[in-house]
Amino acid sequence: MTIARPVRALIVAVVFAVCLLVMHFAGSSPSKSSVFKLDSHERDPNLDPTHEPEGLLRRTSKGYLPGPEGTERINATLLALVRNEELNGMLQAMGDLERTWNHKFNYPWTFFNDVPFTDEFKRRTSAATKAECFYEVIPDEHWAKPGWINEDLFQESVKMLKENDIQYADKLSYHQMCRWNSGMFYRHPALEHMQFYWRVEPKVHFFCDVDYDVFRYMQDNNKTYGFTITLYDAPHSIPTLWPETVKFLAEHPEHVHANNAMDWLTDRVRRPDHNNKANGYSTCHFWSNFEIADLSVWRSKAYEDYFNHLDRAGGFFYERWGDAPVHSIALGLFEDKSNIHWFRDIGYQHIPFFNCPNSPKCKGCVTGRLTDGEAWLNREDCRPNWFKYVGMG
Ligand SMILES: Nc1nc2c(ncn2[C@@H]2O[C@H](COP(=O)(O)OP(=O)(O)O)[C@@H](O)[C@H]2O)c(=O)[nH]1
Ligand SMILES: *[C@@H]1O[C@H](CO)[C@@H](O)[C@H](O)[C@H]1NC(C)=O
Ligand SMILES: *[C@@H]1O[C@H](CO)[C@@H](O)[C@H](O)[C@H]1NC(C)=O
Ligand SMILES: [Mg+2]
Repeated sequence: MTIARPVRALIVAVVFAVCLLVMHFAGSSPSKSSVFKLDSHERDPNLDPTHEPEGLLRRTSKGYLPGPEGTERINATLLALVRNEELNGMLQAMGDLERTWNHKFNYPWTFFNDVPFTDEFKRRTSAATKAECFYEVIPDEHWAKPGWINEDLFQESVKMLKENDIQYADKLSYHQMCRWNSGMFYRHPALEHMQFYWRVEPKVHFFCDVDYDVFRYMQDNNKTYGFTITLYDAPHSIPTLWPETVKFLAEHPEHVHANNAMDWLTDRVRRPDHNNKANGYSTCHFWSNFEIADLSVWRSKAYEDYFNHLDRAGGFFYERWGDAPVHSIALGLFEDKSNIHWFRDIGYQHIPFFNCPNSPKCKGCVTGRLTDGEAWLNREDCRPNWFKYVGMG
C-alpha cells in the first residue's frame, strides 16, 4: 500500500513535533532528572530512608583505641595513592573520613607514592588522625612501563586516544597509575598482612556519620567488594578490553563463577551506543576511587591470570584501560555477585558525582542528587543496571 504524498508529509511533521516535545520535556528539569526517571519508572533508592545494618559491633571503649594493640580491629587499612603535591586535598579527604567514621575505629592509613613522601606530607597527615600512618614507596618494578610495551606504538596510540578526547591519554603516569591500581597495589609488601582496604583519593568528600565497623561488616557478611557509585565509561578508552576478556575466557572458562554478573557486564538496553563502541561491554563499572574490598579477590588465581593476560595485551598503554572497568569486569565474572555490596549509607563525592543517602546522619549533600554538574552527567549513572540484574544487597 502506498501513502499519498501529502499524508506522508503530515506523518513526518507530526513525528517530528512529538520528538521535539519529548526532547523539550526530557530537558526541562535537568537538575532533578536522573536516569531513574528518564529511562524507567524506577525510583532512585537513595531517596528511601537509609538505616545502618543491625547487630554489628559498634565502637567500644577499648577495642578500637588507636595503635597497634587494637583488639576489635581486623587486618584492614585505609589506602591512598597520592602525590606530595596533593597534600591539601589529602588532608581534606582524611578530615572528612576521620570525622564521619575513622575517629571511632582508628584503622591505620597506608599512603603509597612512586617517589618518597616529603617530611611535610608525613607530618601533616599524621597530625590529621589518631590512627597509625604508614608511608610506602612503590617499587620500580610495580610502577615502570613494562618492557614489552613498544614506545613508538605507545606514542602513536596516544595520538589516536587524544583524537577521541580521552582525558590524560598523553600522561604516561596516568597509564601507570591505572595499571598499578589494577594489578599491582595489592602486591606491595606493606599490605602482606592486610585482608581489607578502603581506597581514598585526595579531595573526595564523606557526608554521613557511620557508626559501625564497615570492615567487620564486610567480613561478617561475606562481602568481598563494596561500592557507592557506578558509571558508564568512555568507550574509546577501552575498545579492546572486552574482546581481550572474551579471549581470556576462552582459555580459562574455569574461572567464571556460577553466580556471576555477566548479564550486567553485557547489558545493551540503556546505552547500546556504549556497548557497540566497547565491542560488547556495557562499560558500566564500579567507580573505583571509592572501594572497600577484600584483597583476596585480587590475590586469587583467577584475577592473577586475568590481569597478566590484560597486561601482556598492552591496553593499559595502547588504550587507556582504567582500573575501574578492569576491576569491575573481573568482579562481574569471577566473583559471587551476591558478595558485592552497595554502600548506600556512605555519603560520598568525587567530582562530579555523589552518593547522597536519605538519612539524618548526612550533612553537606543533597539526598538523591547524583551530580551538581551539568544535566547530561545524569546519563552516566548506571546503578539501575546493577539493581536490575543483581539487586540492592
Ligand atoms: N603518587 C602518585 N599518585 C598518582 C599519580 N597519578 C595519579 N595518582 C593518584 O591516583 C589517584 C587517581 O588520580 P586522579 O588524578 O585523581 O585521577 P582521576 O580521579 O581519574 O581524575 C589519585 O589518588 C592520585 O593522587 C602519580 O603519578 N603518582
Ligand atoms: C593480621 O596481621 C597480623 C600481623 O600484622 C598477623 O599476625 C595475623 O596473622 C593477621 N591475621 C590474618 C587473618 O591475616
Ligand atoms: C558466610 O559464609 C560462611 C561459609 O561459607 C557461611 O557459613 C555463613 O553462613 C555465611 N554468612 C553469611 C552472613 O552469609
Ligand atoms: Mg581522582
